[in-house]
Amino acid sequence: MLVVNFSKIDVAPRLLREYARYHYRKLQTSSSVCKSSQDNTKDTDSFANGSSAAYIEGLYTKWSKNPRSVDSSWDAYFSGKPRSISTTPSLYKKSEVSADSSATKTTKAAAGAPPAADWKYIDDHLTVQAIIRAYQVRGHLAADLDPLGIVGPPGITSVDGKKRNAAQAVLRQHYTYVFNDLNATFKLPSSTMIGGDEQFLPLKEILDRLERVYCGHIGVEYMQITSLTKTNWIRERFEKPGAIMFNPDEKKLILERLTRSTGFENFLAKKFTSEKRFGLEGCDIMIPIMKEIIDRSTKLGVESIFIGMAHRGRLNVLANICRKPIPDILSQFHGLKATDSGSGDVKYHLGLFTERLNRVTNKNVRITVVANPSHLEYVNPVVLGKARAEMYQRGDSNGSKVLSIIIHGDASFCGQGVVYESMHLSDLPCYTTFGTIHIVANNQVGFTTDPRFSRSSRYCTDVARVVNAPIFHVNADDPEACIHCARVSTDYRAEFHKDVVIDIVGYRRNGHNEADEPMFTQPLMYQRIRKLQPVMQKYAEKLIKEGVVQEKEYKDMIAKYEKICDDAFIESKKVKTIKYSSWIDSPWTGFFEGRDRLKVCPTGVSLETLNNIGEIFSNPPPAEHKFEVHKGVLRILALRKQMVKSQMADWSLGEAFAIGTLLKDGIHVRLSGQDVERGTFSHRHHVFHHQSQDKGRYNSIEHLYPDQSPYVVCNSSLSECAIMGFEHGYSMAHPNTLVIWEAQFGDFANTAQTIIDSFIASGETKWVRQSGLVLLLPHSMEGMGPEHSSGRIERFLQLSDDDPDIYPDTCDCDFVARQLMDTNWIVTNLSTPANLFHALRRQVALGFRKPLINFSPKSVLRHPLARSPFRDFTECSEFMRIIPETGKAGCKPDCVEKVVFCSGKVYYDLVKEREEHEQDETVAIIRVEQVCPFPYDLITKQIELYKNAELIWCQEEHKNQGSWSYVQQRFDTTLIKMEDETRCISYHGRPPNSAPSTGNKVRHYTEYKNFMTSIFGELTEENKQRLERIVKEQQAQAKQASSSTKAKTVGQGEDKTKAKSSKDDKKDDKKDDKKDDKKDDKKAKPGATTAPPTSPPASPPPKQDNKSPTTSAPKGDMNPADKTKGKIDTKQENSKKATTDETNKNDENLKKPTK
Ligand SMILES: Cc1ncc(C[n+]2csc(CCOP(=O)(O)OP(=O)(O)O)c2C)c(N)n1
Repeated sequence: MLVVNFSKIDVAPRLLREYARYHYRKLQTSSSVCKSSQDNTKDTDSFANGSSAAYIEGLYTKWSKNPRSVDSSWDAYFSGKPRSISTTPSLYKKSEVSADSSATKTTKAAAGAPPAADWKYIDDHLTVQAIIRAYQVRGHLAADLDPLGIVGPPGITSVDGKKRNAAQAVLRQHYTYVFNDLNATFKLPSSTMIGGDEQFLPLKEILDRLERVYCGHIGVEYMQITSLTKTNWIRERFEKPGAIMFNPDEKKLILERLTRSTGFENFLAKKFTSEKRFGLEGCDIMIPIMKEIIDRSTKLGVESIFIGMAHRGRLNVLANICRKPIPDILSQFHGLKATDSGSGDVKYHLGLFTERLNRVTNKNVRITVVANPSHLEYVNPVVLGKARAEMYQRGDSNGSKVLSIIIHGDASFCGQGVVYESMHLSDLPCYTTFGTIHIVANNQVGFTTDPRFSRSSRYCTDVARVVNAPIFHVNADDPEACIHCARVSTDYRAEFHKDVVIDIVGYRRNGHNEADEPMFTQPLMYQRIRKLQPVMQKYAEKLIKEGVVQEKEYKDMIAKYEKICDDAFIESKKVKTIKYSSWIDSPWTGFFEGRDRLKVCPTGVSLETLNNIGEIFSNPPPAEHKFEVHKGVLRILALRKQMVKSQMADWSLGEAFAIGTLLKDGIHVRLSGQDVERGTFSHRHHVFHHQSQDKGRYNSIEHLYPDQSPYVVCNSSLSECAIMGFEHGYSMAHPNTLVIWEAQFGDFANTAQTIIDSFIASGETKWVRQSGLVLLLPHSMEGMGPEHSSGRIERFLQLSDDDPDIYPDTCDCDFVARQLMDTNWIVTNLSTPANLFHALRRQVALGFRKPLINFSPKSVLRHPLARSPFRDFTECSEFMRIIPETGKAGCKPDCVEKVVFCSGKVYYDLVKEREEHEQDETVAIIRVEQVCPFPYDLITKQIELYKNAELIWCQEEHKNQGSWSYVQQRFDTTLIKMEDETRCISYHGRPPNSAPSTGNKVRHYTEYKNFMTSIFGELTEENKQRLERIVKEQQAQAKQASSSTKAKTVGQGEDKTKAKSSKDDKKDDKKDDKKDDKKDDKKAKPGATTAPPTSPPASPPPKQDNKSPTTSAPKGDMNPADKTKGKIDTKQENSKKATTDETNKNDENLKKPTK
């Protein structure tokens, strides 16, 4: 208990006299008394030099008239500003002061120690300061937040008989400090504003004010904020006397809004007794809070607001915040048929977009409530992404026009990891929305679980502390306190552009839903709840007592809203059907109008464009930038340049072509994910880093054309779930944006499974909302263990909604586009840069938007065969759903014995094996590039073409994984349609496994060998001898090449320094390579150029197998030691020819979409 026994008469002059005496003695002993009289207008005598009480009193009188008339040290002292330690009285060492201060007063004073009475003063002041600080830091712990009174401060009675809340938990050691007199006056420190204009207050008043501010109905949790500006700003908004003030009109408005909030729930309860609506009763004040935020934000310039929320109170928000016509909401209760397609969602998940006039501010405001799934809190990053995209569209660079608001439940806010992940986006340059206002509808229970069993943290909001957000806990039954928090939060966000949290501590009047019996699990809580008056009633009584409203006025308010609801109910009965599209949260005004949705614009571009982009992309920053680029990067650029010269593109160039050409076409492109700027596999290098200047960055793709659209490539936080959700949200905001999210490795995408399942796969079906988001999921079996191999193709295919048993109408001239339009997403496993280029461009060329899930390469990124000639990007080219056989087998289809269908990287393995087995004429290999929707038309043609061949599906994944179960059914459907019952497709791949891959290399390659052998058989003796010969030849060539290089260097007689430095450079380069290699692939290993260590005897030796892609692949063209060089060139030629032939004369149907 705080014991108050303070005996001194405490007026400011008395206090000053005491301090003055203290200094006088101190200064006498140090014989340094001096008094400046040089300046008659200003007492420049410093604090440390003051020498008499009269003198100090004189100074004080002067200062109180004009603070500038005295030395700054005195000003600091009188005003309580921080001062230099050397001038403060506390210089005295503690040891100099006796414990029994009164007994030793004289002697100690003579020795330079202050008199005991002074110490008591000082200690008292310091204690008062500490108490103030304690209230600021911990006062919220004793705030009266719970309307149920279950959790709350017990309160303590002081000697003045007054009950105060701050107990030991708040005051700690100061709690036992003895004051004799509560009326003693204290100088207030500058760290508080409770005094307003007063600098001295009696202790009692100090305590009362602190109690009111910090232990009343608001718990202000803000001292975790490290910025003094922000904490002072908050203090001003809560501590200053009169900070919480409402005029009668404002009070009336709160009551009116409460009437609507409570009235809406009452009405639904009356009309739909057995229906779930997840009512807001107990947190009714949430609606007036939201309205206040919206009013105030619009006044401050916000034009567009994005709201994310779960079930609780959602219908109320739609009715009273968004003003969705109430008949439309009620019609959702009537169980009506929908007139449009899609499967719809329950009424408390639907989204909404509205643009309306804010009556208070007379300004137009757009409000979007983002559709959300049952999965609590997963909508958060989606809201942020949408808000961020809107900022981009509006050119809002600081969040002054766009605002994100997220409403949380207490249990889910602290329970779901996505909350933490999303919070961490709040200050990241490419992800920030410049402050989100978080509102927690804290009903102190999660379904049936008490907080003590659902969280370890004191507050459900503790997660917000990680971003230094201020948190305002507020008792839901004190409307004015709540609205004050709403005001402060809005202003704080507008001022500092940072996150802020309002924790509305209320209760839940009913069970989890209206049909649930809460007494099963929270009997005592609900006994209290049953006795509680609704806040609307309580507040009305308060205002009636204050004379702000008359009873009749209040009753009229209620009756008026009841009538609105009754009329709406009658109106809703007239509604006979519902339309899902009227609940869309992302209307793309103008995008679909007058558009032939089945028309796909061509995706090829001119050679000139390619050359321009290739040129810039392969060059370092222009010389005027004086940008120091890493020499490893320069080497990559040199290789790129070479490629441009030879009109051949590798993966990264193909991707850059896609991005660059879209930017040129006015499409905004955003590529986001972990380490995407460089690329996990170090292949991309879109951002160069100045080697001697911090933060020096350069991105050449941003400088392709003067009038191009902005390109954003951004390394994300190490999150999949929140970032993928964010990008999904971003992609929905505007159709003319291409948003790409790349996983570090495909399998990590499963930490974002909720976003995939509940938003990307099913968003359009549930909420009529399209997205053209691209997921790039690095995938392939490279022997790197279970967690770096698979992007889990099977999961995406299993979520695809095309019917495996229905052979579509392939004669439809719009078949290809229609198939894409009808599916929920597109799944590809591409094998060439050109196809990646077309696939990305097609995302925007379509007349609608579909998510694209592409399983992207790792080792194939640098595979010498995985290159495309420029002509495969030009006007006559397009996306190839399948890539047919164009080698020898393709020329004589009748002689083909086996036709192997495959997808992705395994193609390159198959090519290599086929060659080693010398079966080029008898085995045809067909790449299924677009797995979903299944290219029935083209597959049918291929089966017809190879009429004598055995049909094989080959995949490197395990049998229960990969594409097999998806394609098998569709091949069967195709064969049934072809009435070719004699044939069926057989599986060749790894056996089933619960893990995506083994972690054992030997097993990995044994599995590889087994399934390759099942297709090609064992190598014959001739095969083996031939391969051995090739290896030997290559080794000899390599040896020769390296010795001739050496001889050349010596022969050229280069001076020593030059030779040495070039050697050093090489060494460095090698080191860089090695580092890159280790980092990369560890991860990815070369695919088709290499063979497994345990591969058939004639396979290349393991030494070369172990080469990383960095050394083996891009250098492959230049490295004389590259055993496959000769072959590569030929193959590239073949490949060039192949793809071109294909483009020119292959299946006519391939060209249909761009007709
Ligand atoms: C991720 C997730 N897990 C479980 C559920 C099931 N569930 C629905 S509501 C609910 C309680 C949520 O409590 P709280 O967040 O406090 O919100 P309230 O319903 O109390 O408003 C639970 C567990 C869910 N919807 N989502």
